[in-house]
Amino acid sequence: TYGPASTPTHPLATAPVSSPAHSVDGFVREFLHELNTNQGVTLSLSSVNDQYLALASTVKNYLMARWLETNRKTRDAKVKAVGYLSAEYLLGRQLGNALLATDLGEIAHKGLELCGLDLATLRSQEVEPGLGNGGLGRLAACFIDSLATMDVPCIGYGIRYEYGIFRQTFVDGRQVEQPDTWLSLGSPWEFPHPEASVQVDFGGHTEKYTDDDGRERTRWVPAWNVLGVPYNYMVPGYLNGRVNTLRLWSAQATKAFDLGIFNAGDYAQAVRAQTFAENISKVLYPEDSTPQGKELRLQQQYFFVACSLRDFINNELEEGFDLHNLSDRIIFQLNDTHPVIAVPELMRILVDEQGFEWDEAWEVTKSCFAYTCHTLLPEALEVWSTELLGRLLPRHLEIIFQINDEFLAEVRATYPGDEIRARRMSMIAEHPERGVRMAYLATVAGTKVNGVAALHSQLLRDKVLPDFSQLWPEKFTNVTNGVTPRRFVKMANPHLSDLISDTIGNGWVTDLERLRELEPYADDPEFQDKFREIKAWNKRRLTSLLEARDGIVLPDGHLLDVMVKRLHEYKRQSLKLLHIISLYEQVVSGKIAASDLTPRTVVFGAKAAPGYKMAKDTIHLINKVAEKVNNDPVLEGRLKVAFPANYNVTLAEKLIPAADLSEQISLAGMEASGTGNMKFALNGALTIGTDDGANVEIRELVGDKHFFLFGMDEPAVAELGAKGYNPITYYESQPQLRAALDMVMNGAFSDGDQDMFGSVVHNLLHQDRFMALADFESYVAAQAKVEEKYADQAAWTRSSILNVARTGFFSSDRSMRDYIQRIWHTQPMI
Ligand code: F55
Repeated sequence: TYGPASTPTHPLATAPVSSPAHSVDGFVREFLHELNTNQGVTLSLSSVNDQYLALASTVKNYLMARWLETNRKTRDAKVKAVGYLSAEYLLGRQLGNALLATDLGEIAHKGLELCGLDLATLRSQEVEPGLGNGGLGRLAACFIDSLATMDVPCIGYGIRYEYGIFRQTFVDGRQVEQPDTWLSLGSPWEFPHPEASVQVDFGGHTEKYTDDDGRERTRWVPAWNVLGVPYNYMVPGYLNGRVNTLRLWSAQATKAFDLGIFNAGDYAQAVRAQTFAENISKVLYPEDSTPQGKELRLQQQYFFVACSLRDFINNELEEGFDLHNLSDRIIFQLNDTHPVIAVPELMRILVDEQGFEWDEAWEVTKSCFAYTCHTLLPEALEVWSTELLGRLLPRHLEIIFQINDEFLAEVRATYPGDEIRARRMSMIAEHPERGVRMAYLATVAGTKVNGVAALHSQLLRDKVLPDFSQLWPEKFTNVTNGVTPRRFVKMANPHLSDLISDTIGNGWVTDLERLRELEPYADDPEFQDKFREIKAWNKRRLTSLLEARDGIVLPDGHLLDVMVKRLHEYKRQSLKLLHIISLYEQVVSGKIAASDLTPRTVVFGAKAAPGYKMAKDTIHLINKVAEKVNNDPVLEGRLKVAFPANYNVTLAEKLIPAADLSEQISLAGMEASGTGNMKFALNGALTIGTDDGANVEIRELVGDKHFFLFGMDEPAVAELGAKGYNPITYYESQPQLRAALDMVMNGAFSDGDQDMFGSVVHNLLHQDRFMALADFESYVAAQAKVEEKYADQAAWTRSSILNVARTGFFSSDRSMRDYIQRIWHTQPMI
């Protein structure tokens, strides 16, 4: 990407590199070469880590020619690209995906076998880059995979956190966070480019001056700066020869930063100051819904966005490009509000550095951004205090004030006399402190604003941004999320993939709607048998993994009931738990016989934000319930609760294909979309779910008979909330619910300690913001339907096949097509 200053004249300078031979022989040669020259070891003396690193290098070498060629082609074509701005990328392991994208899986397997090595062992050596919290970060990873596969030019921009999402451990059933040292054994997938580092300024003040043409101008006089070092990652398309780039920024001290302090003579303080700069990209914030307004977080946001804009303008555009036409070449997609500071940053570049008039700069800026909102929770909407913004980014705050002033003038002109509306719509909130509402800034600046599922986009228009959608109805659109079928079907579920390809050909991998062609096989007993056998194989694979990873033994022949997602009150893990406790209570109190239960294993996977007390208490309770239920001989073979620690992408790839039942039980109106729900359906799990997020669309597509719907819908939730929700009335009127809650209160899961889970129970009885008690009865009834259906294996399998056949819509390729048509207006390269 970073070419020499002068045009090279030697013919080899621009000649494409060639890929190693696509054969077992060529592969082995390359692999041993990498082992010897990169790791500096012979095969006989190499460690598994050496072998993994050499294997990664080998696969990279196969991708290299395509990457260089992609960069050359894209640069020459001068087409419009997508700049995906995201503070998070939850990539998952790279090796398997790279093998898939290059069609090297078989060759690598055979080649390594010749070397006496096992591909699966080497693959399990990889530590996944967990540079995201959950859905939002994983979505970014799916989107860049799809864009590469669809031949769309895209640069993903983000932060190279030295520590990704924490590693979760359990100590006495409580979550304890450990640092995620993902870089410690080497990082073969990244290409650092220190020579292309970018300086990022912070602090200081602004001053007015008159330029040579007599114009009044402003300049920012910053107080300190850091360096952003780019690390490039390959983003290979599936079998199409395209390799896009993900560019993650790492913070370092600048020379100036060093010098100032070193000259002051305090060497030790100066070295510590380097740490201060490096702190910016040190760690991913683990809150996935309640931003804490921390200064370091704002530094991270500005840091990566400033680096990315500078990089695109200086390095991706050709010399002399007229920035008035910037939107011909880029659309920056804002992944939630985390990168929204890019809006005043582009204004600052155009006005202060490039000498644009304000109005022309605003025209350009408005056409270069689009905004995706991922939430409806009020506490998740970012508001940055003006005190902090003014201290860290004084010029940006001024620019935001001016954008706001001009916007409010437009509002007042459109709604004369409606001062209340103007105040409501101001980007500046006055309470609890003065702060900038980043979602409003993003909405005003974006060409488009989208939600992530149909229901969410509607609620975004009607409830979160109603004034804005009234003012600019055409600005609002929906793009329902999707997931990449490469990682989450083809890679994660190889036998199902083979069965599908044997039945309908392999076009489905890049054209997922073709799964529809499976519909006629839903009733075919032979196909059903194969389908069931694959599910059983996936369960056995999961069983051996969990045994080795966590010492958890999964019983044979159970309905596998899975709830994996961040731990959150709105997602209602507590509702699932109440169901389990209720089943347990009914057995131990003799209301039902254990033999009446459908043998069921419930698997939870969930990380809680480290500061989220209620979420952590819920994790503790799940573990204590698991301990009790699993050790009670009465429930043996009938009910089991498994909670493997540290749910992540790697575990998801094994867990989801094994699941029978997918739990998507958020309070209606709270889950923007969900994407785990899509992965489960595509792998043949049936969903028990509320009418929320993308569940609505899943149910529409698979049909009511193949989906277990329960609970209030969003209007019912709103109505109950308006009339006043009182959870205790459900406790009083429903004996089953009452018995379950009493059991917790009486210390059944805490060795008689009646306080241990007091806060969880108290919260459910007296607050229950997400109405778990209101939906309990309906949930239990839906679970009874699940058991009834599961008893008829042919009917279950039929529904399961239909879930696969009818959910091709949820490919992230389709999401990308929607973004391209409704928002970006970019073209694929052919
Ligand atoms: C991370 C940091 C902050 Cl400050 C706020 C939110 C997050 C975050 O991770 N949000 C998130 O994951 N949101 C989820 O986005 C998914 C993709 O659109 C949705 O499917 C899901 O419903 C939503 O909760």
